[in-house]
Amino acid sequence: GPIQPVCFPLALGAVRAGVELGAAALDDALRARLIRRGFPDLLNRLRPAITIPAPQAGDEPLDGRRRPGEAMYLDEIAASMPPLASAVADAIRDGALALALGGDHALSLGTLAGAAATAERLAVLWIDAHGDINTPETSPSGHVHGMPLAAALGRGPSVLTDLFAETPPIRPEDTVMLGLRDLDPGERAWLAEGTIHYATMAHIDDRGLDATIADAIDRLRASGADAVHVSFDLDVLDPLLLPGTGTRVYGGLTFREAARLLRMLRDSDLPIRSLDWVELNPALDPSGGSTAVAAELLAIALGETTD
Ligand code: DIR
Ligand code: MN
Ligand code: MN
Ligand code: MN
Repeated sequence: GPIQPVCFPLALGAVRAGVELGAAALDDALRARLIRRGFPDLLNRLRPAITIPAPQAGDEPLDGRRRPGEAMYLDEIAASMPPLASAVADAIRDGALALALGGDHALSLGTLAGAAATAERLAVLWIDAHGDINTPETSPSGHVHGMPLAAALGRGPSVLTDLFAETPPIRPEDTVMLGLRDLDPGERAWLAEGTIHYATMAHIDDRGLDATIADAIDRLRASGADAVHVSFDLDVLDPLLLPGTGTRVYGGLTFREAARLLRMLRDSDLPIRSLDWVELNPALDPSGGSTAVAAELLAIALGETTD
């Protein structure tokens, strides 16, 4: 079916300039790649991108220190989400895969709200070095990009959880996380509650990549959810492969591991209706290599195949 890119050039959630450039860079690089490699069918499925305006930093520098318990740019970010949620919901209702191009990971507040609005019961696959289940109280950084999944699961400030007030709730038991290797103390405490299914990089090494992915797919399928949202934070990749992202953590996925994960998801029967591709910061990798890697993996996720 058709693919609807939705660009959302947000940097306030990461509090890091440059990540707002990722959305347009990804859209351009994806199209250029599909033309160059000769995948006209996939290119034909790709609709022109929609860009939803994201709030910008203005005159203040993006590296301000915060007060304890504060979430930086919380109100601006929250207020910007309903139009993004609507664009995602419209694309899904129109039969397209909603492809959100970021921008930082706070945009998942909007994409999850939009996807949840179109589903009876939405399951979530979160692929990230980080958990993104902080609240302002547990967050060491105060950065909202570390909080979107918490809010979608009902924890956090009401200005964020209210974005999900009119959607069926997303349940922790319908949530699967892959690639984790940098969790904050409050996030570890939540995962220790045992309801969210998660695989750290160490778990992937112990159990094996294929088995871990198969477990995740089984879990999502068995949830009974009628739709699955996949959120791909590019920092799940090893920083030696993709340095152009704001919160780099060693020990991430290789290109081939990520490609295999994406092929297994693509070839699964999961009802994936929406996909986030976030946290590319082209300013942190002027060589352009990170943008190229991000676009190559996206093409694989969308169905480019030389199998
Ligand atoms: C960190 C980083 N846990 C925070 N989070 C990131 O700021 O809450 N998520 N980068 O992907
Ligand atoms: Mn993230
Ligand atoms: Mn991350
Ligand atoms: Mn951060």
